[in-house]
Amino acid sequence: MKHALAHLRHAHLPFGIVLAAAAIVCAGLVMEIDRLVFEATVGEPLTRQASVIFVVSLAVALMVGWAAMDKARRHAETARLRQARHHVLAAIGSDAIVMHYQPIVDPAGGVKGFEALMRVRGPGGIGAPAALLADAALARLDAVLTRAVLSRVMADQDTTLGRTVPITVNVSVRALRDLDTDWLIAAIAGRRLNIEVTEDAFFDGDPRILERLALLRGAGARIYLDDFGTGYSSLSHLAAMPIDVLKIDQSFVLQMDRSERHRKLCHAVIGLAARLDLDIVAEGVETRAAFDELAAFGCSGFQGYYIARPMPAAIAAGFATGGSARNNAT
Ligand code: G
Ligand code: MN
Repeated sequence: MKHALAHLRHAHLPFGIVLAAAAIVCAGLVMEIDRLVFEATVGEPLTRQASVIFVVSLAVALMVGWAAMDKARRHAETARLRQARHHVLAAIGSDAIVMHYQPIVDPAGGVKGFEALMRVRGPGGIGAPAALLADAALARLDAVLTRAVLSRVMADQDTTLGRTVPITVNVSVRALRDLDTDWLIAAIAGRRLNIEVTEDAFFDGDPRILERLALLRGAGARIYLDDFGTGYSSLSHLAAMPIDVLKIDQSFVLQMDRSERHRKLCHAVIGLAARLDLDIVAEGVETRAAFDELAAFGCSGFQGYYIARPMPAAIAAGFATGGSARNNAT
């Protein structure tokens, strides 16, 4: 809309004349209809002056109505924004945000690391973070929320998980852009913290994103490309992306058991990663059949319900050292 208006402003004079002529014709038509209706219902001719007054009052009424609606809309938007901001800041300030950890294992079942996944504590128990993430995006608090998430992961490392087991944290492109780089580098130093990004990080067009990823890599973080295969990256893009690990999206893995094409696709992506010297993690491994087949294809990293659901830090710590993993999982 803004675009269209900007375009109009630069439009040629003849266009403005056509627009003015159209407005005059429309006003004339409205007056004519008004005159016909008046004469048909009242049975007397309508004076030109009364007709003009009618059209002008109609225009004023429309403008006042439109302005009132616009004001109400802007008011509702501001209120929604304030509510979103409050939701995110309140969650950060309380203990509502908890991190769960889902193991990534090697073909022998040994734990290679965990993906940290945000969960939100609510009245009905611990649930998915979708609403909180949406509000953070709306209120432009992605970086603030990500910083809180990273702080919780670091606290879990320090108290429960230890600093040597690799943990990946999902970071959105907006968070990556707005996070304080010095803080991030300091956070990563001395820890095995890795970053999961989706393809949009590389297509955003903002050079700061690539700079930041390079800085993080320099500081020792490995970059995981999440949800691979669902976006729009071409193979040439893939070759140029500064990444270390490819995560095959769960939608492909989930369909392996019933689709030959998806099996072949997973096989091909595993080969592709190997050729590009990238590590690979298959997400959404829910069955033994999928696990075995992926392993036969040369897959070296597995994540999914077949291995374990995301779990609280204390249970993840036990899982990493060979304990039970099936309690309190999400
Ligand atoms: O976008 P990303 O790949 O980070 O999303 C991970 C999400 O997938 C988490 O919310 C996690 O709970 C879920 N998940 C993890 N393993 C499985 C699985 O085996 N099957 C399904 N359906 N979902 C999974
Ligand atoms: Mn992820």
